Amino acid sequence: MQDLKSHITKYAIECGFDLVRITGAEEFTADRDRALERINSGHMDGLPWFTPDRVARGADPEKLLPGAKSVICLGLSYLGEGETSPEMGTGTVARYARVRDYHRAMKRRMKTLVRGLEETLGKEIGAKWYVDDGPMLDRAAAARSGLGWSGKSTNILTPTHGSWVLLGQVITDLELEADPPLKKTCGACVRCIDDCPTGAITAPYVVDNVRCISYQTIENRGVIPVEMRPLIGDMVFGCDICQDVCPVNRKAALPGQPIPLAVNIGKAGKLDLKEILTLTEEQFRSRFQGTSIMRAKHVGLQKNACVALGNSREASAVPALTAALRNAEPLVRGHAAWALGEIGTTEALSALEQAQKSETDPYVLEEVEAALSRTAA
Ligand code: B12
Ligand code: SF4
Ligand code: SF4
Repeated sequence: MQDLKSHITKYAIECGFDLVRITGAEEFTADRDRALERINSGHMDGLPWFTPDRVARGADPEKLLPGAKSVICLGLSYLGEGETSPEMGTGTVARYARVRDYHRAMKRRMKTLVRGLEETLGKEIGAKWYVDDGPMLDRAAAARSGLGWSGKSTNILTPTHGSWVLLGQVITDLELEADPPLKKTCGACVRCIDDCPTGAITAPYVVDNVRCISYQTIENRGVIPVEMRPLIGDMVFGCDICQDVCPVNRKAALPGQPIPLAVNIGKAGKLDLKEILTLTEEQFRSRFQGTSIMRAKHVGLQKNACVALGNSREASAVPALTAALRNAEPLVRGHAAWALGEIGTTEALSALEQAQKSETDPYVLEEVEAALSRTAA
């Protein structure tokens, strides 16, 4: 059994993973209860698919694979060497989205791992693999297997690659010796809590979903709350602040077999926001197909671009935002109106006054009027 385990560990690295640990298939009862408590306390609001039923299934490997004996926990780093400092008029994309869609990359590697094991063992094995979009509680498995420890930011921190790792698991009917959890903790550090711009880490190990920039820029299909917009800065897809400030990440190793970069995003993770506002649905698709950006959708990315341009306060953004006041999507028009109000130049005001006369959508009109009254004050 020990031999099979060392073979798996070695082979998983060959398949392209940076970290491999094993845990048993027992139910994750404490994590299940914490997740249920997060739902009850409203910290998962905005994610209607994160239901108690999903949590109960995801916390019990036996429910996902009858006969499950072990969970092979895998980590893949997405750290690149790109610069992160913000520039005016450009929008920052979180690091994990600067590489091509990790779901595909990791699932492909996990499939190779399972098929290769079957070949070595000369038999089919019971196996199911998950990364992010399945019901599994990815961080619970990583923590119990000792792949990393739970940071106060809720991110899993690993001793070698910091928190810049994506997590996946292969649940299998192979009986493998479990690794122990790590004894490490964050100690007295509270950097992530102090530096989160929106106060989304409401207590150690608790993230309030709707206050997190990651949720607002990726998952929120509606209006970004007005009070949150200035706090989003130039981030247009996800947020890395709680990881950038984390001391554990200072010496994080780079991936052994990196996921290729998403060429239209690039390693610095900067998007030309004025240009983003001009993209048609088809242009958006052809540019971002195969990247995580697709999750935000065309409307979402343009809405985020408006907020970031508003936060840049650059007068040069006014023509692009004025054109966005004629966008087919009310959500884009509404956020463009807000941004023009933030910039507040004479040109911006006259675009808003024009929209006040022609706009018919009640939500957009409300944004236009609020922007005008803010600039008048
Ligand atoms: C929903 C979700 C989100 C929501 C989070 C909402 C929330 N309040 O949980 C939003 C959209 C905000 C989000 C943001 C991000 N996400 Co996300 N997300 C998920 C998802 C789908 C489920 C998370 C979940 O189960 N939440 C429920 C709560 C209860 O779990 P938790 O907060 O993670 O808590 C864990 C620990 O804190 C610990 N814990 C809780 N209380 C306590 C108390 C003590 C004392 C201790 C010791 C531990 C502890 O237990 C939990 C583990 O079971 C997972 C994928 C998956 N299927 O698991 C990815 C996942 C967590 N996300 C991931 C990533 C990369 C991100 C972002 C970094 C993306 C970005 N750059 O913008 C940010 C990070 C924000 C942050 N600080 O967490 C990775 C995390 C990798 C890692 N190293 O941890 C995951 C695992 C996806 C993957 N497969 O790689 N995400
Ligand atoms: S991802 Fe950003 S907004 Fe969310 S908890 Fe971390 S620092 Fe706060
Ligand atoms: S910043 Fe500090 S408290 Fe937060 S996760 Fe990193 S080590 Fe833990």
